[in-house]
Amino acid sequence: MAHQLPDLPWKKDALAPHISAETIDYHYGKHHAAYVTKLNGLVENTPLASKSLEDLIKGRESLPADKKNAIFNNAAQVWNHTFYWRSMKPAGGSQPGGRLGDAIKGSFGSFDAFKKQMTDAAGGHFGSGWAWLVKDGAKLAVVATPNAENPLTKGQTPLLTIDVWEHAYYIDYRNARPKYVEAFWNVIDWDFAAKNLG
Ligand code: MN3
Repeated sequence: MAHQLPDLPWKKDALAPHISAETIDYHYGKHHAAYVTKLNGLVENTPLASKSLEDLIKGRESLPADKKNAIFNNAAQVWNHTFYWRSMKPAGGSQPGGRLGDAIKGSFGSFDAFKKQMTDAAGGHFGSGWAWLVKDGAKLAVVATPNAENPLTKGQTPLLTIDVWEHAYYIDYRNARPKYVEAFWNVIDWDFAAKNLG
């Protein structure tokens, strides 16, 4: 069974004005779709065709040397984008309560301290990549990863992510990544993050 482009969890215009339908149209319909197509082209008719995205990501070191980077990058980008869409919802934002709210306070001191750390990680990351809220052992942490890199390879559990590749914000915010990062706080799906905390 080839990898599929998953349905979006909301309509393309649902995150406007924070993220426009045009951005989603390109980001999901062109970029995410292209990673799926490229991945399928790389693994079809090979023993890797039956592997899950997680298996390909976590098993990077056992991928065939000549295609290792290409398979890892496309598999991780498919996974990362699906996770990113689910990290957002219309009328999201605010602050999480419950166990996740407590875990954020326990790990960062306060929600505001976490927000600053995540904002700095997303805004300050040089070049293409991702900023993540992860569970790392008993604590939560903010990490930034370059290109397609994914915290699963370091044994961390992703709770939430923001894509900081230029294609995520250039249509809406041009070069102003900080404005896009600020807008992201209005569409975070904390229920999704709480579910990932387990
Ligand atoms: Mn992207």
